[in-house]
Amino acid sequence: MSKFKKEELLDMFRKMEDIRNFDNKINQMVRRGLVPGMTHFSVGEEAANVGAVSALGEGDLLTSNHRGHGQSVAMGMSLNEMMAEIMGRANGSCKGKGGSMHIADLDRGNLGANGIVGGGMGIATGAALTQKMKNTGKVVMCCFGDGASNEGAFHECINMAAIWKLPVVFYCINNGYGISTPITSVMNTKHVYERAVAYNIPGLFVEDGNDVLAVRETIDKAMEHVRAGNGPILVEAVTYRWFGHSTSDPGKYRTKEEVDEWKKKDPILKFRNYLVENKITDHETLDKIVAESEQAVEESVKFGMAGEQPAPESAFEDIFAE
Ligand SMILES: Cc1ncc(C[n+]2csc(CCOP(=O)(O)OP(=O)(O)O)c2C)c(N)n1
Ligand SMILES: [Mg+2]
Repeated sequence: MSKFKKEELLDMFRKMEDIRNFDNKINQMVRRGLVPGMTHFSVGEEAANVGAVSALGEGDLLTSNHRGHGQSVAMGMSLNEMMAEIMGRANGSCKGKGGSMHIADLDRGNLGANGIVGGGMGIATGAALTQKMKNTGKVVMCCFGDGASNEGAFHECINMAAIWKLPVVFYCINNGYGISTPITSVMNTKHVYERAVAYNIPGLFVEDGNDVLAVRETIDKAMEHVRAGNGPILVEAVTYRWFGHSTSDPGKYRTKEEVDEWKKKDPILKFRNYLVENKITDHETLDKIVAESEQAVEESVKFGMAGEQPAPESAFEDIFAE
């Protein structure tokens, strides 16, 4: 039986559905020319996102990367404001000036997505230094991809966080590819988490990153370690993106068989079966949650469509902190 309360499990299911429905909808909107700029989808990675972000407590902080929709939804950001932001409208979470790759919500501790691969590493490490100096007891979760683990920022920041014992969970969502490059061809260790040895910090591995509770339980352990003042930890979860790298990627470097094989390991279906088989809930209740999620995504489109384009002069606002 699960150690989590039913409401919490259903909330995790809802967030996973929200991620999928939200990104599927944006995919349609891109085709209709309603999304300026490039966008990256979290479909297929719902468990890796929700399992990790749901472990954050009040006041904890998050940094993400270019593929940040999933983490922002998991953090409880408003779908309306996210959709409007991605559409570049003034009623978006960053007033339409950030778009998909710069979604942020400081009130909720979301320090932002980032178009620079590995860019979140420095932000997370700096934010963790602040938590330590101010003795807040809060933890920073730094989400990044397998590709980012070959950036200099990865090594510099984990090294710095390790020597200063900063409260960061460095969390690698390993989807097997950095654009078209398989991680196995550019990394001389089998797993990203094994690199923790180099910094004398613990490394944890979630072999099935499509199992939301396996992710959650591992991240819970990681959070406990970090919150107790032991310094950073490196966690890796293995998952897969169902779509191309971005909207402009036809995905020629992966076979249909490979993609189909991963679709059989659908993280949402897996969680649905778990919830029903363990009699936590029934299909009817879950179907209702799916319908509510689809409805909320439709509403977010209406919200975005009703938004204005940002006024040109607003380009000069919100540049410096007061
Ligand atoms: C510093 C930098 N180098 C290269 C790029 C181009 N780029 C964008 S995403 C990406 C791959 C990132 O792969 P990974 O970190 O595994 O994340 P994923 O897209 O798989 O989620 C690259 C090379 C960039 N945005 N920033
Ligand atoms: Mg990757």
